[in-house]
Amino acid sequence: MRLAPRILAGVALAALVVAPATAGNSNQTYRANLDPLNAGSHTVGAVTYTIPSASGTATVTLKGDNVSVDISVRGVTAGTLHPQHIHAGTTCPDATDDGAIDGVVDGFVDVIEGLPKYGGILVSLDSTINTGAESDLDFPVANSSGAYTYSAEGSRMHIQDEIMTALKLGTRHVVIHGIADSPAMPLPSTVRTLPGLPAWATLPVACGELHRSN
Ligand SMILES: [Cu+2]
Repeated sequence: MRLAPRILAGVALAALVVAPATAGNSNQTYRANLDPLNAGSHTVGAVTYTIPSASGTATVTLKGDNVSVDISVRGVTAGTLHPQHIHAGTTCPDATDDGAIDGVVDGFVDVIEGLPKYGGILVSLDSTINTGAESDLDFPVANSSGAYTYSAEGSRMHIQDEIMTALKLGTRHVVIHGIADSPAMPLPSTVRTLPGLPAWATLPVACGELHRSN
């Protein structure tokens, strides 16, 4: 009887020793092709402007405990901040989701209207993907051509601790947000946003579903 806890500890230790070796052999890649959201001509008050048509790819690679994320985006608003996340939901929204929540069709699918489709924020793709967003400004800024690339690495274990669920990347979505903070790109007051963030920063401009690619 007195040996039982020691035996159990031995079994647990063996499991710990085996687990990293198994994980070390897994090398999985997930890829999302990013499609535009809210692209095209918009007229708000006296201003008519165009939200560019975003495209690009997001790649998430799992190698043992390492999670690496690489994103390459073109056709987003130049010189502006682009918050980006892995979202938990099951699909990307489209133009028909405008007005999905309150019935107000204003020509924009705002961040709140997208939530029923792409779900809540799971991982903030900022400089520290092991934890939640350090700051609302800790995201890529597109260059003068409206493009950016992004790379970050983290620990799968730390991320899953943080989000309190499995990454399950094959069911997730990558969403890119943000147009310019400029009177040249006004948004109607019916475009809602997240608490503490201006609507220009949270407007979704691209979304892609992650699929296993190897
Ligand atoms: Cu997001």
